[in-house]
Amino acid sequence: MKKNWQHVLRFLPLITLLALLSGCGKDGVSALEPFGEIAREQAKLMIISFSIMIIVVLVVGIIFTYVLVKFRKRKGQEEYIPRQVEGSAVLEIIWTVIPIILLAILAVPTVAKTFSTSDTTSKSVTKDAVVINVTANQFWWEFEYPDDKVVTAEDAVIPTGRNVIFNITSKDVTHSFWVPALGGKVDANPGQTTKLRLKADENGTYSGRCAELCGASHALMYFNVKAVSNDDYKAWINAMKDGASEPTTASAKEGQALFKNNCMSCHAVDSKDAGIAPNLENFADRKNIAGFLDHNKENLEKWIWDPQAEKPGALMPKRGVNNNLTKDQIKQIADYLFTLSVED
Ligand code: HEC
Ligand SMILES: [Cu+2]
Repeated sequence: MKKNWQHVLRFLPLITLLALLSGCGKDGVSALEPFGEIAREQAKLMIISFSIMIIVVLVVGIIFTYVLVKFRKRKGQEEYIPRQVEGSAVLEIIWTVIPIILLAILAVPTVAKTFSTSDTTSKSVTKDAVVINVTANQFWWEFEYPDDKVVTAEDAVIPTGRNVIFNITSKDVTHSFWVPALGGKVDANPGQTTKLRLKADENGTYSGRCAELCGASHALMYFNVKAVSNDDYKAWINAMKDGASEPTTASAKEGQALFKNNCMSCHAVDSKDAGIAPNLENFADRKNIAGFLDHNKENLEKWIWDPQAEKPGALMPKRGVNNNLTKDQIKQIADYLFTLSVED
């Protein structure tokens, strides 16, 4: 007979898996830790279905254990076959009706909430709503505010407590727009516009993810949603319209000239322009570089030197590695990009 600890070993993979999974959903990136109306409704639905599931598993488990014990083969007992039952109207009705009741309990809130949370057109929803057009690209996100003709990338700014309607599409392959703490998720398909409504309860920065395998750097296709007060939101829109401040130091001025020659074919620094690369008008205000790197000059220089080394498959040429730009020039460009701010 095996020793007791050998049996315990069999549970090792399960224990490891539980330990790993318990690390998921930290830093407010959990659909079960909602910070907005939509996410809260969705979390409730998950909890209802999970509760029903637990009840079913418990009841079946108890009956199963009871039967195992009650009808086990006892000591000294010869071959024993229990009484054979064939067809029982009562039993069959019971196990047909119970699932129907459970599914009905599940269906009523699910159908209702599916319609109410995906409502992006009724008056009560659009009345105070902000519209943002989202374009997913390998491997970055563009956000356009059509009512104000403002474009930004990677970090969307939204007003807290107001409905935000995202019109989502893709320039290349299928991506998926997901902000776990606020709700979601919705596919971004090329040639099609999908809609998602979100609302944040509190000011804060909520992390977003691409949730559809879309290429080499799918797992790094992060973005942020910054919820700010309504006044700050309006101030931000106006500041974006006014444009970024001009560089003042000699190094940043050099950087600006280099940027014009080497980078402006793809990147705009005027928030009016959408493009084939992230708009950088408020680059200095972003939480991350390229959606995921810590926002500091060292990382920015590394990024410009060799983007693919940081983000495999990124569609930005290696200016540094290919010797078009020296390390000093890249430093100057980094100095310049860190002046691109619309915040005070
Ligand atoms: C061929 C077009 C192209 C050129 C030229 C180009 N880039 Fe990019 N750049 C991109 C693309 C595409 C991305 C998005 C990559 C990603 O995140 O997957 C990007 C991303 C970036 C980012 C991160 C943006 C953010 O919002 O965090 C910075 C910073 C940047 N580029 C700076 C530069 C600089 C500086 C130059 C000139 C030396 C340059 N780029 C030249 C296409 C280009
Ligand atoms: Cu993606």
